[in-house]
Amino acid sequence: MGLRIDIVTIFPEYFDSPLRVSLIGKAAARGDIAFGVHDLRSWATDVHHSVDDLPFGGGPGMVMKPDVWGDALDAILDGSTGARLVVPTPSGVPFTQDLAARYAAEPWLVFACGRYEGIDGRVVPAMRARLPVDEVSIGDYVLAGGEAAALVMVEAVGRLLPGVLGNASSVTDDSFGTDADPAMRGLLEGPVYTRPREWRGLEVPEILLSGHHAAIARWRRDMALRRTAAHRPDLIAALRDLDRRDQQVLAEAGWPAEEGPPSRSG
Ligand code: JD8
Repeated sequence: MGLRIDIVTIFPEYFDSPLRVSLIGKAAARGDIAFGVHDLRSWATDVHHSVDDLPFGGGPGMVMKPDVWGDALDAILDGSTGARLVVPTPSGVPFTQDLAARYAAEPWLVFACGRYEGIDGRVVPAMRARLPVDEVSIGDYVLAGGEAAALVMVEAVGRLLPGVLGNASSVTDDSFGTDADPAMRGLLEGPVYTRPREWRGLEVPEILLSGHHAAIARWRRDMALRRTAAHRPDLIAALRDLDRRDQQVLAEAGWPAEEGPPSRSG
């Protein structure tokens, strides 16, 4: 029993290659995911196939029409139950790995990709009377529409499905990588290396050639701690159960960071 994903957009061609290539495309070819990509304009009713109109109250840009969105979603849902509607929007709840895992356990996701200034504010409340609706943001930057965000979420969800990437082992139970390795939980990945052992005068760290698995695991945690302290101090602050070695590595990395001038919040 796979996952069904419907995507509603004014740019259906945007999804052609991304849904065909790589692990998502292979999962679709195998039947682990079934995609439906729908052109919102098919539900436009006027001669110009309009999907947008002027904003009430004035302001810049155009707003997507509620009647067109309502008819599109009614037709795609077709009176069935079991779907979850996902609406990408910069004002949504953050998309996280936790949310990706919850979506991977759903039977049916429908992505509503807006453009312009967004979708008329009555569409989400109207759909909430019929099915669960999530307004979700992929990050604190501004895109021109929901399509790229939907693709990000589809890829994050798709790689978690049983059968994708020869899963069960490679993602969920992987003893390396931060997905499940309890020793690396909450940390960014450190660097990885492959052959040749020397490249442009740079050597692969000797420890990785030693065969000492416990020492290699400790070295990888050291590297992960250093990279996390440098790039994501917020993640370091959230870590629990740091051992003496962890504390030493973080101290060497300059953690906690130098005190700045006192801030207004303390
Ligand atoms: C959907 C329209 C453009 C939205 C004016 C220009 C997600 N993390 C994210 N950043 N941006 C989006 C996103 C942007 C969208 C739409 C998602 C539909 N726009 C807008 C409001 C204000 N512009 C996103 N997920």
